[in-house]
Amino acid sequence: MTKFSGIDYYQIESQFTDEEILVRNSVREFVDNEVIPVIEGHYQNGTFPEHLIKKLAELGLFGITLPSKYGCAEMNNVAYGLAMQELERGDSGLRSFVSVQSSLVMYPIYTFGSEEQKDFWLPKLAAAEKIGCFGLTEPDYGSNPGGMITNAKKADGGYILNGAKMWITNGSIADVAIVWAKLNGEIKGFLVEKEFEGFSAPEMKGKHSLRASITSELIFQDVFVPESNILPKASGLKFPLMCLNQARYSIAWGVVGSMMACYESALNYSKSRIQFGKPIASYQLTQQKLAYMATEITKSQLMNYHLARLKDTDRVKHTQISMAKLNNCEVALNIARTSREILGANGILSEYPVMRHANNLESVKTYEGTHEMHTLIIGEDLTGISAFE
Ligand code: TGC
Ligand code: FAD
Repeated sequence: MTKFSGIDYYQIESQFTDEEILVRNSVREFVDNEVIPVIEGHYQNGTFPEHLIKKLAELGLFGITLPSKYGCAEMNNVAYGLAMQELERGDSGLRSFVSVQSSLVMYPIYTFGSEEQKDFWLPKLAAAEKIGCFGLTEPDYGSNPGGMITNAKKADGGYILNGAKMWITNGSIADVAIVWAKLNGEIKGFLVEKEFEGFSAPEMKGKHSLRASITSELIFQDVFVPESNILPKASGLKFPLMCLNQARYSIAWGVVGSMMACYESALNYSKSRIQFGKPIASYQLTQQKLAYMATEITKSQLMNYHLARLKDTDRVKHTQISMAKLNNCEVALNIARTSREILGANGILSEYPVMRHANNLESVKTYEGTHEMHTLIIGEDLTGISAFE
């Protein structure tokens, strides 16, 4: 019996298989028992709860959809989504950690890597014996990664890498970075290992958001990358964008966890907080807020569920993933702010998870493509006209 029951107003659980429910409940219990008790302390201190990494691996959460021959759980996208939802109820930083390792590190190695790269890296990443990160964003190229200036030059037996990446989740603790750089003007993916000479990953400090997550720069000064460390099946911007589809999908589900945490706090608080002689839940203005939250959560859940089934049957378009990422992040932030309003002054305290979620969601709305980028991606799909430039 878990402490958190979530909200499922449309009985979407009736559509889940026993295996999908089992995954959700296992992660839910893990979050209740192992994450909730420690996460505020880590958030306040600006540290990632590294002691949880092995437990995440034991739950089979890294590369959860990849084949069992690599030590992965080989589950479907509903199970992946539900796991992300439950983790983000704990904290967006925890979901980020798993999204990056799974969608941005294991996925490209599995999809664009050589047999040797897959055999070497995937079992180690699944077991969390190795940690990975993904370097696409640069100081001067965020929404427009195609302009990147990090570059590789062919050398004897490999490549020489120069440039810098910024805002990289897990960067300072990663054993391997998937780095996107231009080789003769074409974007290629490289596996840069932490001990390579000329490579450093200083941690970025001073964040007010995603404080329980590590964010770093990646700096490359004449780094020699052996030929065996280039991803052989990736050439062009489309390939890192394919990785983003996986991670954006996990965000669409993840933020529903944040929504549920905030909604639950607001609902419980509103029933016990007495003002003007009655619980604030008895006032129509509060009920309007709760009804708004429950309705938006339900819409996001339905969107995610259908998206998962489209993805599992290879029918999903990347623009559909953009729509869920855009909508669910926007709604999650609105719900966090509305929940904070219901809690009044108490809403700013660390005793409640609301302000932490609200702050985290500012990053989640920005990374993996901002609200504006996803709006333009959908706009282009609808009209056939690109409005990026
Ligand atoms: P554009 O010309 O539109 O596209 C180039 C080629 O890629 C194709 N394409 C996609 N393919 C697969 N999936 C997608 N999502 C795709 N989007 C576009 C496109 O069809 C084209 O193919 P081809 O065959 O014609 O070459 O590119 P553009 O230069 O105009 O740029 C637009 C774009 C899509 C890059 C921009 O809209 C965008 O998405 N910007 C956002 C950048 C972003 O999301 N960065 C994320 C960095 S990683 C991160 O934030 C990790 S946070 C992780 C965590 O902690 O959880
Ligand atoms: P900019 O691109 O400079 O955009 C600034 C503003 O201008 C935004 O509002 C944007 O929407 C708007 N804008 C830009 N172009 C247009 C346009 N054409 N039309 C209208 N509006 C426009 N990146 C990685 O590669 N790996 C990671 O692991 C990673 N982790 C991250 C972790 C955190 C905590 C954060 C905050 C970011 C992370 N990122 C990572 C980077 C993230 O993907 C970028 O921040 C994001 O893509 C936006 O880029 P930017 O911050 O440079 O904003």
